[in-house]
Amino acid sequence: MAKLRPSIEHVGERLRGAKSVVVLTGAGVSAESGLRTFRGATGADLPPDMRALWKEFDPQTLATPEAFEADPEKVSRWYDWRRRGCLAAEPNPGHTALAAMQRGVEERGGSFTLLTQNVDRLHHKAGSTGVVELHGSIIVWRCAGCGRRFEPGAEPFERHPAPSGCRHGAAAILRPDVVWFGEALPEPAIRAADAAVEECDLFFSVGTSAVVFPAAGYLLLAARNGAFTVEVNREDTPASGVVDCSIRGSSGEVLPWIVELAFGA
Ligand code: BV8
Repeated sequence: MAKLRPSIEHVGERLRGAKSVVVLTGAGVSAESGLRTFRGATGADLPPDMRALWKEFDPQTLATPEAFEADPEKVSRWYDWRRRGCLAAEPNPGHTALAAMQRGVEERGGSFTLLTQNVDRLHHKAGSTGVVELHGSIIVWRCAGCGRRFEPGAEPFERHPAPSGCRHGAAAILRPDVVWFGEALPEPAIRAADAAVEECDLFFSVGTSAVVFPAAGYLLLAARNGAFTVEVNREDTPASGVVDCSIRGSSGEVLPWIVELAFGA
């Protein structure tokens, strides 16, 4: 039997009536803030400085613990460059709409959890609270020796890798507090995500290519538990065939519309 295609108006109604909402975001949500995605739309419509990162850089030599061990200077330079880009970026209407969505749900006594794969802290800047950072943060760095955390200022590091100042000899260098490929996600983030997804009745997957696990598994879990699932993305992803409603468009346009439909301006 053909699957029904619920309209965006139906999504607005679902949101208004939802008791427990989970939103999973990815790099696409920050694209309209000028931050490059990793995969996905690399199209001719984009300027060269907005090309997907993994089209230009090799994740194996930058985003793994092995890469940092082999060439800490190169990895530190690359992440410091991205860190400063994130610090300079401002939230866009997609981020703002998610903060408004949270207020709308919570004001009606519902629960709202924002799970993000983004490391840029733009959801915090837009006013979202309790954000679950599945892949850590690029704004925070930690000592590779003892794990002590630092929030460096906006200026570039003077040395790469930057010394942490801790007493660990060669290991007293800073690394970004992000989750690299092959590393486990932070335990508290996993616990918070598991609990929220388990009980949610509405799940949004927004601006993510839905290929990086375990984050991509949350949509499948929510669907299996009977939640109504919605995708917002500029293009098709592996999630498109799974969700109850797949909306093609940019998060900066679609999310404010959904929030407006659910809660008014
Ligand atoms: C782990 C670091 C275990 C930070 C990143 C199961 C099956 C297959 C593989 C695996 C599996 N389980 C685990 C794996 C391995 C691996 C994995 O998933 N590999 C995939 C790629 C095959 N996963 C891991 O290694 C994870 N760790 O499993 O550990 C373990 C357990 C115990 C003990 C030890 C180990 C760790 C994964 C974390 C990887 N970290 N980066 C950094 O440098 O920033 S990956 C990178 O991908 C980013 O962090 C990003 O957050 C993440 C996901 O990407 P997206 O956010 O989805 O972004 P993407 O560019 O892909 O897509 C953007 C989308 O937006 C596109 O669809 C585009 O169309 C859309 N878009 C664009 N503009 C807009 C838009 N949509 C709407 N509006 C717009 N305006």
